[in-house]
Amino acid sequence: MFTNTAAFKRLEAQKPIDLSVELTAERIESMVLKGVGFDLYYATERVSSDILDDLYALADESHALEKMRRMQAGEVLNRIEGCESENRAVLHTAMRDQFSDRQTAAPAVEAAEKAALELKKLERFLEKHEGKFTDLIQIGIGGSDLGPRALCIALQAFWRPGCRVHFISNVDPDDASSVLNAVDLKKTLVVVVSKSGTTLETLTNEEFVRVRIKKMGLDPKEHFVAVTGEKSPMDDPSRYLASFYIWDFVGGRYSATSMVGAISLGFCLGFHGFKEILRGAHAMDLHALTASARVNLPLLSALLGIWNRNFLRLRTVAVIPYSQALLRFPAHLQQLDMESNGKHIDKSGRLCQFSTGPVIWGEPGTNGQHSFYQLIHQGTDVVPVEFMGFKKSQHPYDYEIQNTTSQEKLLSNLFAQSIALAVGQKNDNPNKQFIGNRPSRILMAERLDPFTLGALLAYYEHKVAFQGFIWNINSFDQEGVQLGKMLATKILFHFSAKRTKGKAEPFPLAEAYLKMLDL
Ligand code: G6Q
Repeated sequence: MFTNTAAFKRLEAQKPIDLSVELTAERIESMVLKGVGFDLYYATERVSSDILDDLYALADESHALEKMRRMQAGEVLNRIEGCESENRAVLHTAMRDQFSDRQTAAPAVEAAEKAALELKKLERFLEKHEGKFTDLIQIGIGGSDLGPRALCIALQAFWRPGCRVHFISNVDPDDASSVLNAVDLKKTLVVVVSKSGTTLETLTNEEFVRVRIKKMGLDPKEHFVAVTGEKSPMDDPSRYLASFYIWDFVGGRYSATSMVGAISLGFCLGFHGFKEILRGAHAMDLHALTASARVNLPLLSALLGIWNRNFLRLRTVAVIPYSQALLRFPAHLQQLDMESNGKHIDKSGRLCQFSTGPVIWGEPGTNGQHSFYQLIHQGTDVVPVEFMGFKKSQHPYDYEIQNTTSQEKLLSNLFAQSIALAVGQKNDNPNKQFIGNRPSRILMAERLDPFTLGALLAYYEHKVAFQGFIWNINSFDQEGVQLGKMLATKILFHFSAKRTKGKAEPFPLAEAYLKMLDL
């Protein structure tokens, strides 16, 4: 158990450093970890070298690297011992293992080969339908939406001319209507993505769009593509222009680099662009797998997060990209982290006696500076911040305005915020006082291109996985989303019973709400 490790006990006795006193230029220059094109600046975390030693000892005692090896080899990790649970390998990394001689174990090789076949199918599909569609609508929700959407938006600077991608996820009819009003359906490809093939929102939205397509006198079979699990209720190639597959061993929130994201990303970036994302993700997978603990980027990030969560007892983490392109990336990270590590039992089914995943939230900087940064600097809760930044912009256009470019202004703001949080400011006026000593770290890369984005995606996936390994929780199931879903289905029967004058199983608490709606 996490709290029984010797390193945990030593860490509890450690005194965090005071950044307002100890942050120096030498500290900033010496606390940098480099890898896969990224620099992780972590001088502004409240760790001393002793604390770091104990954090690495914690990783060692919890066999974090060994568990990463087992995960990427395809061992069954998605399981809770002693109670009914999922019971699967976790092989999203195999989806992008397309670039080197595979040295991993048989299940991972087999998964990578399956992915290669689907990729080939996609390449042929894109070639065959080249120029036929101007717009693509992806219908899906949760893992079948957030990652692909965040990536497509992040790479809009690289979209092929004349290709646009849209997403419908919410079962709110206005979500579908606003997208449908923005496209010419005659030239639109609709990709329906549901691993289970049973998700209420997705199936409803599929039918919603089919109705509109039929009303226009178009043949849905010429416009609809499916991405689903083999033998799922959606696995019916006769209804689709093409069907692509995803497997049990790829979790929804880890599926952006599988066929779940491949069709929309391949459409807007071209097949080569999508492969660049895979290459970047694969490079980070190999790094997480092979880099030793002290030079392993996602492991260090995981450990710093554990220090902030379990020892400084900080409840939330702000993820703030200084890049407008990463507009929806915090939403993806929210799902990735909170659905993976928002757990209250460990892998043996015992109640965790310690805090697990924090609340994750964020928005791009500098926009956030003009809203919630007030609380980050002067609020009563300390919020550790994970900043992301890029040396260069995506587009080639930038202008010197008052002697500096916009990119320089963006980076100045990023560094200023990190320093301000750490150092604070003394002032006789208490309202202008900044206490400082607030932790943050900066992940910096050259430019947000497809390769870098793939690596960034995988960096966060592995950070989350390492934290789960160290806490000894199952980061790969999501039982916590089931109860609400099940109750919604029960309530839906009351709506339909009303329309058909039929009967529904009594549910007084929900009926009370429906009565007040007076529908
Ligand atoms: C992610 C979750 C969840 C899932 C959606 C959509 O890890 O499992 O967000 O992706 O519920 O599921 P389907 O793809 O099966 O429609």
